[in-house]
Amino acid sequence: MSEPLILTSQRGAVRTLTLNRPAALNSFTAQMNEQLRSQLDAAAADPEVRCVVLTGAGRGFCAGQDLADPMVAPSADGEPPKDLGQVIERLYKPLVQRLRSMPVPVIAAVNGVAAGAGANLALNCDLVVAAQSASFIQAFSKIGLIPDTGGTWLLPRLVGRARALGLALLGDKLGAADAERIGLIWKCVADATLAEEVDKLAQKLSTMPAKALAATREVFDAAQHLTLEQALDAEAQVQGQLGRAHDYLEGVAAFSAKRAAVFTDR
Ligand code: T3D
Repeated sequence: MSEPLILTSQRGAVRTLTLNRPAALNSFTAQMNEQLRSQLDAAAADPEVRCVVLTGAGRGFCAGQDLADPMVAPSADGEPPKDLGQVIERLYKPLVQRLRSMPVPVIAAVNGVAAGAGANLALNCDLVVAAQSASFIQAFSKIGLIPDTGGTWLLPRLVGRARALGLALLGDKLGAADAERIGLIWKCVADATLAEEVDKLAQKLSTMPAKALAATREVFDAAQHLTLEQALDAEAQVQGQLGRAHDYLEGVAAFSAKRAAVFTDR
């Protein structure tokens, strides 16, 4: 039996998904892409999961699309060119949509290089924690492509147009400490403490009100193209829903009783 392309493990209410093609720096084949999406589906459907961690096996996080995959490798002379747009429609678009609609927070634990679609996969997660030796590369321009996997939408929003264009046009390696400094990621930590720091963060998030955390992501994303008035309306609407949910009652009751809250909504 061959090794699974996505390893899964669970500690408490935290599900860890590990991209597992270390010899090719966990670059995406169609199969690995589909398996990641189905593992995210499974985590989303499992009430025992309250936080997901995404990481990579070996020395890399993910080097983007596997460029040797026949699905994308340039055609031989005389054969019709590959339709990369279809690859994105079929694989990357649903993967990003799945990630950004998870009912629980998702942490990227970036253990090594994250390039191309691998970099943007990480940046689509709710919190990105990277080891000091990790790096982010918008490798697309080096092979004549534009940032995909949500990169065109994410990068200017995360770091502003000037830095987004600098990263995307030059395709240079950005170290984790600089990624934190410019606001591309949440945190850069020492290599030796990555697993421990991510676990601490994930265990903490897993005890928090998941429904409100997922709604925060959703309303932040929606507000990017709303006027202030529309954003205020969206806040009123979502707060109205959350205010009727169990977690709000529990949160306020726990505060009043000076005890730890036990949140259960998802
Ligand atoms: O195409 C479409 O469908 C559209 C979608 C595109 C999405 C994209 O992600 S486009 C961008 C694709 N990714 C890249 O262009 C990155 C390519 N990789 C690199 O530039 C370098 O590998 C890194 C900078 C990421 C790391 O460099 P380094 O020196 O640490 O490692 P390495 O020696 O280059 O790679 C180690 C092995 O992984 C090596 O295999 P080998 O020689 O030991 O057998 C290398 O070929 C393999 N590898 C790394 N990246 C990929 C890959 N194999 C296939 N595809 C890769 N993307």
